[in-house]
Amino acid sequence: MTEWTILGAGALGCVIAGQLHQKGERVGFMLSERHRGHFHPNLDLITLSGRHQLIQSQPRFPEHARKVECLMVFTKAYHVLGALKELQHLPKSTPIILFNNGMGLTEQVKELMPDNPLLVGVCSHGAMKEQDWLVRHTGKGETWLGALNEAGKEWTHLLKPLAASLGHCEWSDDIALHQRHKLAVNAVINPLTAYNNISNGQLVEPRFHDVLEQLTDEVYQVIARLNGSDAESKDAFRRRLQQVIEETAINYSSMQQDLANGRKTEIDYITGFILKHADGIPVPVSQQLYDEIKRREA
Ligand code: KPL
Repeated sequence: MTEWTILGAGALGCVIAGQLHQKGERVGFMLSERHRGHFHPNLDLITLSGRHQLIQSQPRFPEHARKVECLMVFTKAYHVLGALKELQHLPKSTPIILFNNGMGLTEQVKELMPDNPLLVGVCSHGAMKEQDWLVRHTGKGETWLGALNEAGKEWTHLLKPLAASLGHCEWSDDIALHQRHKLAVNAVINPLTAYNNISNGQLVEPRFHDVLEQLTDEVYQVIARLNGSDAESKDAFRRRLQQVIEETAINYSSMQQDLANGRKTEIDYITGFILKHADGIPVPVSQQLYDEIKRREA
């Protein structure tokens, strides 16, 4: 049985760890140097049914990397490369699954880890950190896996234990399509909630009606052009967006939480991706939100 090592003990990483643990899978956390001394051995996960599940775990640090059998990366997008660079002892045969938000890192990861099997995971489970080491699973979602390089294609057998633990996990030969689907939702909800300092559910208030419409339109056009014949209809995108807003209504988006807590945000990997690929499509709301969030971050 493969042992799963979670790099990045954020809300989603903890929820996935909890679900794997619940199904009897072996799970551990790999902490980066920044977190040495800040580890709490017990993770308290509040499951969808409201039960508290305690997960005891021995922390691992970069010097333990040679024992890692499968690495799942949930760190913030801007920490991914730095965190992987610390794992010099990671065996070249260890598969690495990138679950980070946003897009734009794949080429750099391929360059950094040219020999490891590389995969991308796209996961829509809802997760919220209530306190350090107290995490709530807020919604069931789907998980898609796909390969980033040839070696990654040999790891389709990871689907079975993941599906057994997470409820759904499927393979995709076009994982970038799933990444863009997820990114489209994040590119609407995250910057708007961060900029206005509101919960996801507040986006349905009449005062945000026009800006939500305009941003939805911009993001849809950019992503639809990238997705070509696989693009969903605009109505389907609106419905998907609405569903995420409803299901995560009480949540604060990751970008809102980052900005409100004085942390760096993932705006470069989310809205930055939209701006980079706009290629003539007018994206004034995305640009304004990007500029303002960068200004506040600074
Ligand atoms: O993924 C999210 C995030 O906050 O990054 C959403 C789906 C918007 C939930 O808050």
